[in-house]
Amino acid sequence: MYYHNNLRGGVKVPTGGDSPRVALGHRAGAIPEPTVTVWMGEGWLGDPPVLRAEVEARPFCVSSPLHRSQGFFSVIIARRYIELGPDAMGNCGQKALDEFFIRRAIDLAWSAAGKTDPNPLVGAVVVRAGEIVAEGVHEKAGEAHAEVAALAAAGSAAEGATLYVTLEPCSHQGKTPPCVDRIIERKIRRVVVSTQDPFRLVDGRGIERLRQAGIEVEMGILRDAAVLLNLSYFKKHILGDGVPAITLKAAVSLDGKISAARGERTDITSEQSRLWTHRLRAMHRSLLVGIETALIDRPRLDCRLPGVFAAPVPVVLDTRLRFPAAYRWPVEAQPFYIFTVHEADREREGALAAAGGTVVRCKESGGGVDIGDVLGRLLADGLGSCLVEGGGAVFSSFIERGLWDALYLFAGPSFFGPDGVTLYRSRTRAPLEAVAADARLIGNDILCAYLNESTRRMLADGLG
Ligand code: AOF
Ligand code: ZN
Repeated sequence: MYYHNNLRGGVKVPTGGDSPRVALGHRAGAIPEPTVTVWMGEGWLGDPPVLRAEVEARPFCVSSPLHRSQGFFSVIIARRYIELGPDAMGNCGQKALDEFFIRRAIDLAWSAAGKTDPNPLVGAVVVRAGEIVAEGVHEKAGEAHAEVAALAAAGSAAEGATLYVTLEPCSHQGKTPPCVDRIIERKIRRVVVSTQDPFRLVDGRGIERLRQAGIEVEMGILRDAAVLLNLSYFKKHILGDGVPAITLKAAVSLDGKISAARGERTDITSEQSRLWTHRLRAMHRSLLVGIETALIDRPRLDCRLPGVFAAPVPVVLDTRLRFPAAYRWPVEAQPFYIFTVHEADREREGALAAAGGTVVRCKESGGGVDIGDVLGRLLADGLGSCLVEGGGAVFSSFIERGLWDALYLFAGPSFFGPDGVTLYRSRTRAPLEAVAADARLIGNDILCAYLNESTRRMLADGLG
């Protein structure tokens, strides 16, 4: 790790010129630099996975150019802050630094995607005199909470330090003791939090306890990005079980096309972006595609991250029951849903049912399956979160109906031109009422992640 340590006052600030080498979680010492093995490229019918890639899962965005530039800016901000002092800078310099370190905590949290259920994803960073001295991740339900892991790694350096954490530290005795007790005991001076924890046993009490103990608490830093991190968790704890969480994900060329030509499967984004796709899959209970995508791309519709809690259940929207009963899933007898309309062929239904599919007949809407009906049935069957992976027609129906909470758009560096297949098919413009909650470079790709403004408003009360 390369630190700028020539700043006045001896303050060290990470430049982002290289990955921080700091103690991670309960493993004292240097980051063990874990890698995740991911099967890349969706297999064609009957094929084994064709391409295997090692993707560095953590630290994830530290190596990206965007992160490096953020590191650079944080150095400039920190220097001005030290030179001029907080009075001259106002809160502005502090806020930029807080965002920088919370962003790092958010990235750490993402690295455990799919492994913490029913617990949320949480990341924590301990910062002392502008330097990250320790990091922590909540790896799994029942194991150490992120801040406890970070504090253990920080050792005596925690005293007087700032703790950055993506979720309000807990105040209850669960499978592990309350995090707030540990924070107070370790004499943390300031705690910066992204969102309140709406879990009924915490719900603001953690913040209150910290403030009562004389610790300065800053709330709401990069809150929208932190909502994306735990969308289902927040929806469940704030709105209840009866509301599905819907995420749309699409990969497009720079001219907004999902493939180079009709009927053709085209790789658009890099392996690192596909790692993100698998993180998203790991965090949803069902994975929905239209029949065109199923027939053309032959997706495996599985989750290929090691150690994930449960793979999502594949769901195909198929008005005319064209889905092949002999579709080879990566895991034999994997349960899957086929949603169709009332008039669909009975014989085809029998063949799909014999292959292990649950065929559901729904209302028709606009020449296809009614999405509201589909989501209602999935919810009734205990599948409360859905990742929609396309293609264009399905994506457009969800957008037109405003039926989404989060939208992840990956753009790869190519132009497909007039033969390319358009993502958004509607004849009407759809300005999205959305918040740009996160944006980053991933390899050569751009990721823009949006949070539906109406979702944000619905959750606002529970987020502090
Ligand atoms: C934190 N930091 O890293 C996480 C928190 O059964 P337990 O002890 O694991 O507690 C689970 C609850 O704790 C979970 O529902 C949520 O409210 C909170 N999760 N809190 O301070 C963490 N994972
Ligand atoms: Zn806790």
